[in-house]
Amino acid sequence: MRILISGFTEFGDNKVNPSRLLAEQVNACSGHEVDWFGADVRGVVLPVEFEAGFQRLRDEIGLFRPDAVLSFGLAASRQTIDLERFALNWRESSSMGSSVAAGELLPGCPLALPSTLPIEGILDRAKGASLPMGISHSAGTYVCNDVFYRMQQHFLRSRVRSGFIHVPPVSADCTLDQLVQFTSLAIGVLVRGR
Ligand code: PCA
Repeated sequence: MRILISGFTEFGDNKVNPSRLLAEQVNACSGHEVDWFGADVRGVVLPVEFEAGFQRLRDEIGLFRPDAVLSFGLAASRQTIDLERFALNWRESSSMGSSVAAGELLPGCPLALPSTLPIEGILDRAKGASLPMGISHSAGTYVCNDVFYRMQQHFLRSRVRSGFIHVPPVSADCTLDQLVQFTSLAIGVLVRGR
């Protein structure tokens, strides 16, 4: 099984983006140091730009042909690793320095698309490992949601499972090691089917 992990570059006042650190860490560690359950795992770092972020991911999807994509981004105000349930077909001009017009991402497409990750299974495993976990019903209306929505639309009629996870800033309460551990657990659920 091939699994693609995406993170984002730094943006705005966020000088460190843990999702980038995670994607880079994934490329640096082999299946010997971290249990990838036999999966071939690759990380990619995306630019924080509407459309261009997903274009980079789509290029990587075309090259790597993953069976599942776990896309990560930073949510600076959150304290838990949040599995996002829905991507919204909407973007808003944001306070983060971009000035796009508010509107639909893909006109004529559904208002929302669900994550196709086994959210409950992943949540159970991660809580069992005492990771700080949550479920979120909105990935916002900025670039994370843009990538999430376009990805779900891209895989709509395929068997590839995909979804988005927002992570808090790296701190003593949520370390990079814990993000790697979460990724390993989630991959375990995808590989074993439970
Ligand atoms: N977080 C932003 C975009 C990039 C990132 O890591 C977001 O939540 O939209």
